Amino acid sequence: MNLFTTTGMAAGLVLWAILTGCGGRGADVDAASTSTAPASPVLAPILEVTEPRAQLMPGVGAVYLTVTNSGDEADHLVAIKTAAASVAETHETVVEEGVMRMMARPEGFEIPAGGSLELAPGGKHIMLIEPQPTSDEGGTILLTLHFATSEPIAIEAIVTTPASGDHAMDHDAAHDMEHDMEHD
Ligand SMILES: [Cu+2]
Repeated sequence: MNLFTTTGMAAGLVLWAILTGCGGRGADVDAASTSTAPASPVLAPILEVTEPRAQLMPGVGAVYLTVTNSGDEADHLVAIKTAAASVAETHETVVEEGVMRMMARPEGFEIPAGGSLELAPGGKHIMLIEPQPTSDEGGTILLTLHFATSEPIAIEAIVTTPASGDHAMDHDAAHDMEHDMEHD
């Protein structure tokens, strides 16, 4: 029994409810549930953004954060608006045949129902082109996240300076690699 995960237990309860409902005692189950919960729950994403932070370098920068979706429906991060950079777009760092490359992801990122989207060094991120030089370490930059379904969410990303060898350094390297490949 210790091997049951919370998810497994929940799935088991749902299955039990379905089986019970189909077993001729559905009326009792319905009567009980209507008194405690809405008959038809609204399917919707419920989003929360945590740990927004930015790493800025001359000319480029990246924003990392986590979007958690506690709702019953998936959503999609589709656009980022900010006055703190010329361009803010969804990117993903990938390794292809041992070479690190940064790919634009114009389709954005999914935030699964009951799950989360993590933007983190070495993976998905918000790319900033020409971030404002006035954004010092310890300061913040304002961004608005736009979603397919949910209302926009305004965030304040804390500016940090990348340690040497950190991901923001990879950005320049990745861009150089892309340029090299284009020239070949
Ligand atoms: Cu990038």
